[in-house]
Amino acid sequence: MELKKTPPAPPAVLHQGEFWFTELHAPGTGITFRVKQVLYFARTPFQEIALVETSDMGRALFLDGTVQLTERDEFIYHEMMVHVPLCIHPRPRRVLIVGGGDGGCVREALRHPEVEEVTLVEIDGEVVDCCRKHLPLTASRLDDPRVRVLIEDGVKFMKRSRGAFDVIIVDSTDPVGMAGPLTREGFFRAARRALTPQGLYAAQSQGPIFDGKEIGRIARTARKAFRHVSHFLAPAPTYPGGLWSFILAARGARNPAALRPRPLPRGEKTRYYSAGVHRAAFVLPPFVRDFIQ
Ligand code: AG3
Repeated sequence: MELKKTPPAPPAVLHQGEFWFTELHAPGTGITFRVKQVLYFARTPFQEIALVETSDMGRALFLDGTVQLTERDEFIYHEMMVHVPLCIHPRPRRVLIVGGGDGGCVREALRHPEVEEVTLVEIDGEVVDCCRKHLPLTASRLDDPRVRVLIEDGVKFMKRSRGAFDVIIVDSTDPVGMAGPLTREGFFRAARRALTPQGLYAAQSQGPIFDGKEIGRIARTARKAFRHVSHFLAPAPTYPGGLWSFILAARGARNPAALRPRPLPRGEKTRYYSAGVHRAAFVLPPFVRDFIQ
């Protein structure tokens, strides 16, 4: 069989009357979705937002052409990002989420009865508005009385906060452009100051298949501000490489990776997270370990 010389031109092609959208993960590799309907499209002062109905993955949110979530698999990322820190904090009362305008992390944080207040600091108000409207399953809890939504720059917010949060979760886009400062030393130092003495910090830190070097850079930078920085992994079927990494850091002297998770309250059923998955997520394969040393 002869190999076609011209591949379909990503990111978007019309093929036999159907609309297909690709996010490239490398020059010749990517993920493609058949789009049934574009529900929302806007260029904001910060980015390009596209919220679409796909044929197999449910609704999907793209920011600047990169997949942020699909309804079919977002539970894995959001449950891991939130329950890993919240289940090991002795009493997580005040939670800060930076980014995460889709509300997925907020939804998970509210499953913890100890949580009294969740502050969501999202730079782009249009992301919150369009997710409220078009992603009800993810954004469902943004209007909960325990939630405070602030539309502002997370870096500035962090710099003014002192000893205010038990858990900080940074749910950002890839660390380029606007999200770049969220993985710099100054931000990590500000985040450490914004935590209570037993406070925990968790953030997404890219995937090891395509971005191992970036994971290493984030790890080394975070270690300049935090005494303990651990890493955990989870599958991310629609993100580059399909395997995703997160950092977990503590303000205090205890290594958070060694803490035993408290169970979630009865009745709060998770689909991916469990105490066993929590422990297993900190076991890093050798190639990932090599990146963070
Ligand atoms: N934030 C992390 C998305 C990273 C995906 N990168 C990519 N597709 N190139 C997700 C936000 C979900 N609340």
